[in-house]
Amino acid sequence: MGVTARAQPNIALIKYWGKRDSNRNLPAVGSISITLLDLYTEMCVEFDSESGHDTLTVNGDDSPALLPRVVRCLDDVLGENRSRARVTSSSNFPIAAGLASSASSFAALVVAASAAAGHERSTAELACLAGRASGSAARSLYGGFVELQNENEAILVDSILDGDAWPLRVVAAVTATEAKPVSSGEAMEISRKSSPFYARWIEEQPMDLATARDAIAVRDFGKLASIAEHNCLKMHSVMWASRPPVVYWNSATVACMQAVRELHESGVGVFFTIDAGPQVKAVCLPDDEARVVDVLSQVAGVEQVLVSGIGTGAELVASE
Ligand code: 2P0
Repeated sequence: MGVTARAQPNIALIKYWGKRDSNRNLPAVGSISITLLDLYTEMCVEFDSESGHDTLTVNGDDSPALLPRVVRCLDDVLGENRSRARVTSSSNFPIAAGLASSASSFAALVVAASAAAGHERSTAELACLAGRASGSAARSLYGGFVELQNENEAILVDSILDGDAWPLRVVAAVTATEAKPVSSGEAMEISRKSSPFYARWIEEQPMDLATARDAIAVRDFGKLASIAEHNCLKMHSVMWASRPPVVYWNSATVACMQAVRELHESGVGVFFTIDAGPQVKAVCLPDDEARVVDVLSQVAGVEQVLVSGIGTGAELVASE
């Protein structure tokens, strides 16, 4: 019997960058994100007692490259002595291009696999399992504004504000859709080993988290805009100063940042953030969405503009 779960990607406002334990995939810093509503990944898990191996199909094609991570995640969720599984994934947005598809994929996978095996797990347990597969996936188990705390030996994830309580909008300007040259996991390790700014990044993160938490608590858009842009540029500065340098941006990325800055200066409620890819995510007030879409759609090099509200966490969608 196949079990399907759906999860949305999340966009970090205060970023996760760096691991303190790469074997257990524990992050070196806490992070704060918003879970999206309109972009999603569905994962169907179906056990196949006849088969000697797992299979993975992504958007209709076999995906041998991603299979080992999926197998490890299934082993984590179900134990190594398990039936083999047929895993089918579909996303309604470009994957592996800095739109957080690993977050939505692994969040959906742990929910589907756990339910398919009849396990009853709390959201917190599922978040820890998702986080072992992909650090940011832990946040997609929850909706709204989500904080991942990185203290003690485990991660602790929770929603700090419902999306309905502050219904910001996200406009994602897609500037390239090919897979990224270096995975975020590899790039984080390059940063940790070689960036002269890495230690300072880790040291300052609690301050940035506190500022963002305060801004979210009182819905102070200007304060959130300022700390989110600062934290994003600081993370990319860590990457740029690494050896080899890790540069995910293209010229359209920079043009979109400038367009967002100009909008902001003209009084539009908007700020940008950029993850491990060339896409620019503009977070804006609902009344300013149309203007932001209009401006970003016209930036040279922007292939597509995706719009989303803030959504809920991963959940089961169907059993057949
Ligand atoms: C984030 N990113 O907080 C940051 C900002 C990218 C830049 O989390 O190695 O795919 O699988 O734990 O979760 C992307 O990293 O990394 C990410 P792994 P993941 O959203």
